[in-house]
Amino acid sequence: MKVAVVGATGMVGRVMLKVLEERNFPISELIPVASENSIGKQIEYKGKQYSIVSMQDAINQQPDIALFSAGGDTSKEFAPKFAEVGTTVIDNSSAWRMEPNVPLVVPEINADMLTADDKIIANPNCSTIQLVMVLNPLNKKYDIKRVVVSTYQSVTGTGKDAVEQLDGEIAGTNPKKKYPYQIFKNALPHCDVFEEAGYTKEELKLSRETQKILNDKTIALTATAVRVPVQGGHSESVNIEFNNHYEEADVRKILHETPGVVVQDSPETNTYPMPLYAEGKDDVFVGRIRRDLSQPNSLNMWIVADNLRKGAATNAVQIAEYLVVKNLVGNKVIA
Ligand code: 2RA
Repeated sequence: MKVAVVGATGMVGRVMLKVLEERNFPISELIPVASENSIGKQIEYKGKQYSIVSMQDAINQQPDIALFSAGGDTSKEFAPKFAEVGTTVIDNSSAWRMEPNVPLVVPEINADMLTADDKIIANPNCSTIQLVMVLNPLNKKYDIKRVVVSTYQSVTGTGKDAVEQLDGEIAGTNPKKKYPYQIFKNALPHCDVFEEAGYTKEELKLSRETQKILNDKTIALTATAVRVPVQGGHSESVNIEFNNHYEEADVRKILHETPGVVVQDSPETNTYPMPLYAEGKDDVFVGRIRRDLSQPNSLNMWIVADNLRKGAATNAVQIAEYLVVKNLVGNKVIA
């Protein structure tokens, strides 16, 4: 496969290259793409040096797949140009996620909706991916009525500048501020920008994307997204109200049997998921599973995942793997 990685020098782009290598994705030709000031710089992949090229140069090479992590504006402008030359784009930005005809995919949940005609595929938001990986099997069994989520999101979700702000504040070097406030020793109830009704874009993504991925508009979801001084991954406190009765033991069994989900849950041994230990892993970790004693058919849990891996890069590569296995890419039909 001829594969372009657009945004190859960014945090997610670099993790995508790492995951492609780890999973030995069948790449015959790698085309790293980054902004103008990076063109000509070298990146290493599988012990070989590759020169970063311009977007147009990459388009001209007509890759089979383009993995994008370059922001919404860049994706809106260039994803269609790749699609026109027959490339299948898997995009990590929010640009295409809610477009009616664009698949929003978590492979373990809805990859089977993909066809060879899908030339732009949206990778969901990181905090959505880890949430729906756990909600999906429970929704099928117990029919979810409502979800209340509070997220505790890593600074890596904002990018390199935010990580540098946190590291600088810890070191006391008075770094350039990416956030409106100090993040060290703090918690900011503000992920992305504020939109309607006092919600942030991050909070609205959680509700809208969850309904689209689970293909279930009956799920009511409200969220509060918080940025915390953590680097390893996103954590989520989740309360679920089902339309039906459940048994806790059955919930645990269902989650134990869900591919990509790992249950870490034993109060007796202080066993529960934590971002420090989820970092660098591709599983979604769930724990603190317990009945909500305040209302019937309701459950609390704690969900943690590395937002750069299953929350972004690994999910995108898994989509690409599905496309290859099902022979949905590489047979170019130029629009
Ligand atoms: C964040 N989920 O954490 C968003 C984008 N990566 O900021």
